[in-house]
Amino acid sequence: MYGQVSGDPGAVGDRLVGAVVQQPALLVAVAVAAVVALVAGVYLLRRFTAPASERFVAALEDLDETAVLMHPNPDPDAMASAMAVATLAESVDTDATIQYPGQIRRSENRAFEAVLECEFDRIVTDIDLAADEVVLVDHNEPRGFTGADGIEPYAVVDHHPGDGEGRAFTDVRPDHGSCSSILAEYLADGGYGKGGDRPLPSRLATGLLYGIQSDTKSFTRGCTSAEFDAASYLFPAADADRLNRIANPEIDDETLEVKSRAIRRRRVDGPFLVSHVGSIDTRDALSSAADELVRLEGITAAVVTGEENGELHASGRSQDDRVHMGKTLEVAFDGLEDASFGGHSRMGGGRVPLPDGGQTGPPELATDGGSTELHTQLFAAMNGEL
Ligand SMILES: [Mn+2]
Repeated sequence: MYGQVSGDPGAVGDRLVGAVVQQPALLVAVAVAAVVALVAGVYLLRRFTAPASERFVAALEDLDETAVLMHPNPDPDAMASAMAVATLAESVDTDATIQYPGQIRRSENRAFEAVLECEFDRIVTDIDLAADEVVLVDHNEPRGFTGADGIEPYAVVDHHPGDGEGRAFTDVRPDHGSCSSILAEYLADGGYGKGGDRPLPSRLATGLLYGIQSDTKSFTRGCTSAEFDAASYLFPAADADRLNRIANPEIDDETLEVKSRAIRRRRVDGPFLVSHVGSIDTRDALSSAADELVRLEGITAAVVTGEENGELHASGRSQDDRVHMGKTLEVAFDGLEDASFGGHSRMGGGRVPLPDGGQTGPPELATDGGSTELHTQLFAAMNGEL
């Protein structure tokens, strides 16, 4: 024995029960405390074990309004994901405004916006944000507008690697081929569409299906079974005609003209291609031309350049593991004043002011006639000689 226990434990228990029974107020207090503990326990358990979709909608429900923010120059995956978040927010009476920095310029992105009759709100600074609480889709750290650094997102839904987190909710799945497939899962869980009690709007299903198609290059790049599951869920509600119109937009005259010049003026060195198309009205035509030319048989990397408003613009594509296109363009134009080029391994672009607004130029930017210097420089960069 370590010491003498005073009193019989059984008797102490009896006295406690006796006290509670004799004081109804205490009994009520104990009962209330037990119920509160139970409710809190269940709440906490649900909060941490409920499916992501449920936790996301619960987080949205705590807000009166939110700004659903897409990344700069949003693509179909970002636009469709934002539309899905807005639908989920509105289901719990939370006002949602879809916003984006940058521009919607690429023809595929413009077609998506026009065919699905979207109204997205462009922002330039954080002051333009429609609400204090921001939900990020298809990226996990705010960027591309003044004051982006100071924004602490409320929630984040994304499929890109990164450390960005939302204060109330984070679901980042880098293994997924698209953000749209994550949102499709949320909608299915929420009872929308097939087998559920809420209709899945055709516009939304079409957008999400196209978002998946676009981010996975029609189910051939970075695609997982999640994308196929989502597609089979979305398909019955999607509008085939609208899908076709987004996927095959009409080509404007300028784009076709620039493509034709790019094809005619191409110079080839082994597996590499460069082409200078002279003056252009829109830079998007350059990326369309680069997309087209890199598909030429035997070509693994292509750069198309053109002039607009006294600047030289370049757009490059690479399917060649030896050619990191972003770095290639950086290196090719390195040393020129105010040059701004970059990108990732497969895709790059940028601009550099032409001296005197293009009236005169250093030999490396001599773009008239044969554009020999410019071509030499680009080929050297692609060959890793710089
Ligand atoms: Mn995406």
